[in-house]
Order: sequence, then C-alpha cells, then structure tokens
Amino acid sequence: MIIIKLGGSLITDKSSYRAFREEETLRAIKEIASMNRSFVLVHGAGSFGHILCKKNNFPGPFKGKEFQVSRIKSDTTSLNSRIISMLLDMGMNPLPFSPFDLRRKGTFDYTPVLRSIESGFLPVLFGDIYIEGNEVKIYSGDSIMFDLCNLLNPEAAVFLGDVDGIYDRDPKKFPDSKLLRVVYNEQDFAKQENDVTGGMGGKYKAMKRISGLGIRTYMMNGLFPERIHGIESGDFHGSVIK
Ligand code: ATP
Ligand code: IP8
Repeated sequence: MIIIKLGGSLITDKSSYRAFREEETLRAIKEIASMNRSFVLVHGAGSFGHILCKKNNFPGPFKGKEFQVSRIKSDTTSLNSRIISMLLDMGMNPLPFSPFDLRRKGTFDYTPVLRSIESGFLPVLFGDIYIEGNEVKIYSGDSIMFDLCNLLNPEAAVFLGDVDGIYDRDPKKFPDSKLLRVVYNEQDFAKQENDVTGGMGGKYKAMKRISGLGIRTYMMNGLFPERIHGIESGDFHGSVIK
C-alpha cells in the first residue's frame, strides 16, 4: 500500500478563492490509479480552506463567526466532493473522511477509516477545520498523512505538490534554487501567504516524522504525475526525505 497526498497547491490555485484545478487533479488521480497498487488518498484544502481561515483568524474563537465556520466547512467538503466524483467516474469506491467527524475525546479516531479499507473502499481524507469547545481548530492533510502512516505502515508516503520537490530555497521566489534529491535537514522554507498550516515548513516536519517511522517518504511534482512511477524503480525525479 502507498499513501498519497494531493497538495492544495496541486489541486487548487491557492491565490484564488475556491479555484479548483480540475484537469491537473484528474491527471494526477489517473496516474496514481494506473500504478495498480492499493492506495489511500489524502488531500489538502488549498484555496477552499486557507484563504477564509486566514481572513477569520482561525484557528481561534468562533463566537460571532458561525456563518464563516459553516462556509469554510461547506467549501472544504465541496472540494472533497469533486475529487470523490472523479474517482466514482473512474469506477472506484471512494469514501470521504474529515477530521471534523473523526474527532473523539481530544483525539482522532480512525477506526471507520480502517474498517472502510478492510471492506474494500478507498478512503479519501482531507485537511479540514474542526470544533473544540469555543474554538475552530485546523487539522492539516500533512498531519493526517503521519497518522495514517503510523497506523497502516505503508510501503511509501508520497506528497504531490506544484514544485519538483524540496529545494534549498523556495523555487518560486529564487529561480537559482537547487532541488535536493535527498533531504537530511530543514531548508529555507519561505513563509507563504494564504497558508494557515505552516506551508512547506509544516509539511517538512510531518514528512520527517513519517520517514522516522522507517517509511520511504517522497515529495514530488504532481503536475508531472507520471513521475510517480519512479518510486518503484528508484529512478525518480523529486526528493526523498531522510
Ligand atoms: P496544502 O497545505 O494546501 O495542501 P501543499 O501541500 O500543496 O498545500 P504548500 O503548503 O502550498 O503545499 O507548500 C508548497 C509550496 O511551498 C510550493 O508551492 C513552494 O512554492 C513552497 N516552498 C517554500 N519553500 C520551499 C522549498 N525550500 N522547497 C520547495 N518548495 C518550497
Ligand atoms: O491544506 C488545511 O489542510 P492542508 C485545512 O492539508 C484548512 O494544510 C481548513 C485550511
């Protein structure tokens, strides 16, 4: 089994509210399915989550902002529904799971996700908001990736984004930045606008924890989804996290 995260930067335009990148998402999903391996999917919220969370100062108290909470929840769910529809059109058996619904007694209970795998379904989890007391909290797809890797011990964890892998500096800001094939430690992870879960820095922390479990962990460019086949041959274009 492999666990794959479709990053919000791949499936949406993070600078534009609720801009779904339909073609790119479909290409990535088709390529993943063509590997003929069992897999679990996770996706980020992209511009269906980060923009309004930032605008409303979430995570944080929601009193007086109940409408905005409902709006964000509806947006993240609608992004997930689009992905679920694509998988249905491909004849697969997807089931959606949000941290919002999995939260129990101060932790996330993944029992329904595990049961769904045993019963032959394809779980599709996603970064989302959830409510605890008077506060809105956020659980990112990157944290979900760690939790699932810990529970399922997959052969590999693959993060797909809109850049080739991890560079020594943000490749979008510094064209001369260098792609690192093997990443041993933190790099210069520029703080991103429109991101409430730590951007590449937050992702790196999650990836490092996954690799610490002894699971092969990759960051690759989902805009060139055919590259994912390289993880089987070892001849891949992207970064591996050590
Ligand atoms: P989401 O959290 O919405 O799911 P994502 O998982 O696709 O999004 P982002 O948090 O948007 O990932 O992080 C990816 C972005 O990080 C890239 O688009 C890139 O511009 C930026 N970035 C910053 N520093 C680096 C770096 N050193 N190497 C690679 N990318 C970097
Ligand atoms: O996009 C964040 O999840 P991520 C979820 O995986 C929200 O970081 C609601 C911003």
